[in-house]
Amino acid sequence: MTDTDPETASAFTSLLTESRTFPPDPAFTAQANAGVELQEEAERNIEAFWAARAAELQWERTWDHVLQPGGSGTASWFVGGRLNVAVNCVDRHVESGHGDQVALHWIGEPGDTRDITYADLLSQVSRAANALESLGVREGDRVVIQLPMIPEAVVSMLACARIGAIHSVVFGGFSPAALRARVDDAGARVVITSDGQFRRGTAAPMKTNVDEALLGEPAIDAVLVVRRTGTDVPMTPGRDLWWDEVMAEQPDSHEAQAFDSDHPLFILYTSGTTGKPKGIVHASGGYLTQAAYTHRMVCDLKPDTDVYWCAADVGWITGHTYIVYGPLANRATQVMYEGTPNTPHQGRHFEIIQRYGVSIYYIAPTLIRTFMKWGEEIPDGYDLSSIRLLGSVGEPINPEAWIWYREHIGGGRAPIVDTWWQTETGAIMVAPLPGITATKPGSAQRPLPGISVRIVSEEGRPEAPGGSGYLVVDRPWPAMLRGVWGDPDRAKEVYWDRFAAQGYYFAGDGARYDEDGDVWLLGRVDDVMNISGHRISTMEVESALVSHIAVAEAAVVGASDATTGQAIVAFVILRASVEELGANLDAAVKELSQHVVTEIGPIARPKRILVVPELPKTRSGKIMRRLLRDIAEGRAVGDTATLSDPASVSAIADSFRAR
Ligand code: 6R9
Repeated sequence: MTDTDPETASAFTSLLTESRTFPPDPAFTAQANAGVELQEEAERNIEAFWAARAAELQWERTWDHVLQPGGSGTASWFVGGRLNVAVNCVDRHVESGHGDQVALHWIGEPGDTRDITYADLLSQVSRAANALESLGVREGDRVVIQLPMIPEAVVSMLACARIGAIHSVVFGGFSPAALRARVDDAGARVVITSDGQFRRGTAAPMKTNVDEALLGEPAIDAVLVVRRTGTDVPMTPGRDLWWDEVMAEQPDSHEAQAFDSDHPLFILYTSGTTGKPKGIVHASGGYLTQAAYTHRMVCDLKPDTDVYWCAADVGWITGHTYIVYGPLANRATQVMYEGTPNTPHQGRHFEIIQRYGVSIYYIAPTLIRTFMKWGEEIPDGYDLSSIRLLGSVGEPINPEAWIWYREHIGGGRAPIVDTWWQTETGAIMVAPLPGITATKPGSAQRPLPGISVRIVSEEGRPEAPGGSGYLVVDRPWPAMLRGVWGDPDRAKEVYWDRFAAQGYYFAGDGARYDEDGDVWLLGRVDDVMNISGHRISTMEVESALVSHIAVAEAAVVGASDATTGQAIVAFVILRASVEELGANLDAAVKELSQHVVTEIGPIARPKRILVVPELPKTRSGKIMRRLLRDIAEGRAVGDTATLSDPASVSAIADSFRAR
C-alpha cells in the first residue's frame, strides 16, 4: 500500500456497489424450515444448539461432550458418541417406512435412466459393503474411487462409510499422474473405477487411465471395475474384478457397526494454487450433523415433496456434502445426471427439470454464466415452474448472473441462496436463510445460526460495516476439517498460523462488509491485484465486465507492470449473440475497457483485454487465474493437472502472443 495508512485502511479497495434487495415471499416464509428462532436458539447456548442438530441423527451411543475445545483446529465434536453414517443416510429411512421412496432419479448422458429407491440403495450398499469386506478392507483402510457420475459412485462411498473404511474420491477427468499421487498419498488398498465414461456424447476411457496410474503399484490389492460404457478393457488377473460379478455373489444385507464420532469418513484432495495437493480429512459425527442441518435449512428441503438437484460432481466437496451425505441424511429424492449440460443439446438441464419436476436446483456461477452465453431463449422454452429455490456455490456470483438466474430459471420468484464454504469447512458456513433473509445479488450475507465468521484486517482486528479484509472463522464448527492426511502440522501451518494469536481459522478469501454488515466475498487473497498500491479484487473487475451485455464470462489477473506494479489483464468470452453479429473486435474491446471505467473508475481500466473462446477452469468450475497470470507474464504455463480442458490454455497462450 503506498497511499493509505495501514493502521486505518481496509485491506482491499472495494469499488463496486449493489443495492438491490429481494425480501422473501411471505408464502415461502410461512412454510420455511428455518425461522428466526433458530438464530435465537444458537445465541442462547451454542453447544445445546448443536446438540439439538446432532440429535436429529441416529446415534448408537450418545456423546459425552458436545465440544472438546482445542487450539489450531484440534477441537472435537460429539466426543464419545458413536454412529454409522451409512445407516443414517439409508437404513433409517427404510426402517421408518420410506423404502419405496426414490432416492436417486439417475439420468445417463446417452439418455438411459435408473430410479433407485431407498430400499434399492440399502441392498446395493449392503452388497458393496460385503464385497469390500470380502476383499479384506477393514475399518480405517483407504479406498480410492474414480468413477463417473453414476449411482455406483454413491453406493461405493456409502459402502466405505458403512464399514468404517475411508474413501477418497478422485475426479473422473484427472490424469493418471494425479490419480497416482492421490493413491500413494492415501496409501489406498482398493480402487473402484469403471471401464469408461460418457462425456460429450462419446465413451472416454477410464480403466486404462487407472491401469497407467497403478503401474508398478504393489500396494493395491484389488481394482473393482463397474461396467458403464461396455468398452473392452484389459483386466489384470488376481487384481481386477468386475463390480457386477462381485456384487452378485454377495448377500444383500449387512450388519453395520457404529464408529466413533471422530472416526475419519473421507479424504478429499484439494490442490489450491500451489504445492502438493492436501488430503483434507473429514470425520463422521460433526460432519454429518452440519451437512444435514445446512442442507435442511439453506436448501429448505421437504423430503416428501421436493425433487432436489445439485449438479456438482461427486469428486468435489459439493458432491460429497450436497449429493451424498446431507441430502441422503435428510431423505431427499434427488436427480443425478451423468453428463455435460450441452449433450446432446443446450437445453438438457431444463429438459430434466421439466421432466422430473425439480424444485431445488443448486449449481455453480460458471454454469449460470454459460447458460447466459447460450441465451435465455433456451430456458424460456421449458416449463420450469416446479423450481422453488435456487442455490449457487463455488465462486462469487456476480450480480448480473444472480439476476439472470432469478429471472430465467427461478421465474422471477424463487429465492437464491449464495452459499460460501470450502472443502476444509465441510459444509455451508455463510448463506442467506431463504425464508428470513432479504437477499442481495452477489452477497453470501450472514454466517448461519451456530456459525461465526469475521472479516479482519492484516493484523487480525475485526472490521466494521463498510470495511474489508480477510475472512476468518472464529469459533469451532462441527464439520471442520480434521487435518491434512499424513501431515500432522500442515493444517496448522496453512490455516491456523496466520492468525494464531486470535485462534482464527484463515480461509484464504478476501471479503467485505456492506453498511448492513452483510458479507460479500472478493475471491482468493492470492488473486488480489495491486494496482498503484490499491489492492483490487479480480472478482470486482470481472463482475463489471460481465455486466456489459456483450460479455458472457470474464477472468482478470494482475500482470507485473513497470509503472503500476501490476496491470489488469482481462480475458473475456463474448455472448453467442455477439459472436454471431461478427462484431468488430477492436471496437468491442475499447468499449469494454470504457465500461469498466464507468462502472468502477479509471484505476480499474484493463491494460489489455483479450477475447477468448474458453477459460481455463477446474472441473468444479473455478477459473484458474494462476495459469492466466503465467500467460499474461509470458511464462511457461504451470501445472494443468486439474483442468477440465487442458487444451484451452495453449489456445489462449497462442492468441495472447499473436495479438
Ligand atoms: C464449496 C467449494 C472453496 C473456495 C472458497 C472461495 C470459493 C466457494 C463461494 C466462493 C464466493 C461463494 N467459493 N463458494 N466464493 N462465494 N458462494 O467451492 O469448495 O472447491 O474447496 O473451494 O471457493 O474462494 O475459498 P472448494
